[in-house]
Amino acid sequence: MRLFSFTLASCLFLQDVRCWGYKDGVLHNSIWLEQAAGVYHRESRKGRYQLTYKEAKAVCKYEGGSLATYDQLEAARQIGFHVCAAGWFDRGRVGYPIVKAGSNCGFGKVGIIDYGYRVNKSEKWDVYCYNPKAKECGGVHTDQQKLFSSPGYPEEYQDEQICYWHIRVRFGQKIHLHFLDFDIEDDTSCLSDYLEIYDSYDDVSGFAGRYCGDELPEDFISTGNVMTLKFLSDSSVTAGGFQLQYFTINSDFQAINDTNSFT
Ligand SMILES: [Ca+2]
Repeated sequence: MRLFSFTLASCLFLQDVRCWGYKDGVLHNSIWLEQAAGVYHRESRKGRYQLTYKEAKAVCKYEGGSLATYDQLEAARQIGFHVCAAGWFDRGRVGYPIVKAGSNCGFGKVGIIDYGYRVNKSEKWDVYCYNPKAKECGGVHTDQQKLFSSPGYPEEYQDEQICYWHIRVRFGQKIHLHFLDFDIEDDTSCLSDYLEIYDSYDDVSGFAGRYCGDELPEDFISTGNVMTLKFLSDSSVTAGGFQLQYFTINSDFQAINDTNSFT
């Protein structure tokens, strides 16, 4: 038990990277890794690998930044920025930062996987931008319960935001999410603005729902002790935003007691 506590404490202090950020040899953890040292990764709203060099530059500029340089990307990588997606960076170069070698990504190498300066600037990739003053939102919550809301709430949220909230509670506990207020630009498929819930430590797996409009989403209970929320707003039309709370439920309480009674 003492060893377990120590391991758990180590995980918390080491900020997860060693503890549960890896899956299939690839580090997945949007919260920590999508943004580091002012560098961040963007893909087109249409999906992965849809940006020409010119479009990539425009994406960064639109958000008040510029294409990351090789050195900025490397500086971010040094503090854990790991993204398994090739993107444009400064001067028409393409590559991506790899922290941990894995068979699925980066050809087993660690470092900037460098595709070099591309001759054909019409090739389509993602992009790595640099903007140390980027609007930050989201966060990591480890409290047993917490109330939080969209950026600026109760004012309307702003355009062009991407926020990740990552909730992590004690092992063996579950997260019960409850919405108090909800108003996000409405469209039929929630393509403009949305809030997504992932029953997972990242936004890669565990998709549980995408919400917009002004109907309160139903309560959601995680299957494990982690959950991710992603909020995205596009370049026009905002709304009131949302407020929600979570609390933890000790799902295995009975089971733990039963086990103890036999030991
Ligand atoms: Ca909008």
